[in-house]
Amino acid sequence: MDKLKFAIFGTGFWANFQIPGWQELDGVTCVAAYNRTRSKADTMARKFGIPRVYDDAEELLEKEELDFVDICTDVNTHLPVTRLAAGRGIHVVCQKPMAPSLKQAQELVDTCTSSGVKLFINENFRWQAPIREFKRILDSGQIGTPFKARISFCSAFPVFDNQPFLAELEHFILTDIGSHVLDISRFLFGEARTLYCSTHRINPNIKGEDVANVFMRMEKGVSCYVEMSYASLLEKEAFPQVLILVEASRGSLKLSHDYTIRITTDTGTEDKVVRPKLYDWIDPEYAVVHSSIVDCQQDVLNGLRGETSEMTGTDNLKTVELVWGSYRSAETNELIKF
Ligand code: 89Y
Repeated sequence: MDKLKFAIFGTGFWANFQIPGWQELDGVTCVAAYNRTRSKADTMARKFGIPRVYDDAEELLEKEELDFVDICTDVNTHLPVTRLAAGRGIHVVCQKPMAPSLKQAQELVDTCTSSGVKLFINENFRWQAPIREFKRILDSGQIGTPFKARISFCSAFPVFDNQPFLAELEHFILTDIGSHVLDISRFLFGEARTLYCSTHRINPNIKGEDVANVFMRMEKGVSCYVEMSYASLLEKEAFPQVLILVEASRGSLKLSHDYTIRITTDTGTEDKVVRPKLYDWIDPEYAVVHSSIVDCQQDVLNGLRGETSEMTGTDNLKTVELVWGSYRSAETNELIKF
């Protein structure tokens, strides 16, 4: 089978992990890199053996023969780059968050649909090894029917050191981390029917909110509290792990620090540790996240090859609706109904 050819758009922090993530997979190759600052594309190309670099997106699309583009540029450019690629019949893989607003995210999905190209979102958190195992145990029925859940990403990790632009976002933690943890709530419990949210900005040196608390009633009846914060100095730092507790009719299931899953039923508690695979290119501080990129991108590759994929743009749009529903609720102090 011919390898699928793609170009990476954007050679910032995440490209350092998405490119080697693709290189772990059979049947796909990166033929070009774009960055508006050419020297940054050059550096990335040298690091990963990418043959050609561009600082002009249209020129790249004109000259290269591509099956898809992988967009990990600044969020404001996701839609314009998508329009350029889709207009040429090239499939699109786009980093989360899809766009800087719900309207633009809808437009991004519509652009791909009307151009007849596929759209996938590189949303990797649900692909973390301990979270996949957590879902498997939940679905096995071992703890019975869930009625209550808490999904937490609360940290004091100096996130702005690696990604300084996050401090400039008017909408910060719900778009950056909410995109991930609200997606996990959908992955585990299906769609939300109602949502209430309150936010805070604790760090005075950033533009957006750095704390958000979202309470949802999910379609199957689970009450789900999703909390996220980059202002939480806790006894044990969890970054970048998501911690989860589910209470159900016959027991409970906990995803704890250090990748430990704790299953409690009337016979007692058993522990299981599910560690991420440690590829040599990951940043150990982000291990479980960077490692999940490979499984996420394998799913996208399956989708590009015509098989089913969890990562479609239309599916991710439902997560985007939760993010922007959260902002609406926080602004109006109202319950949002879906
Ligand atoms: O940008 C974020 C992401 O997608 O995962 C963690 C992160 O790097 C910082 O919040």
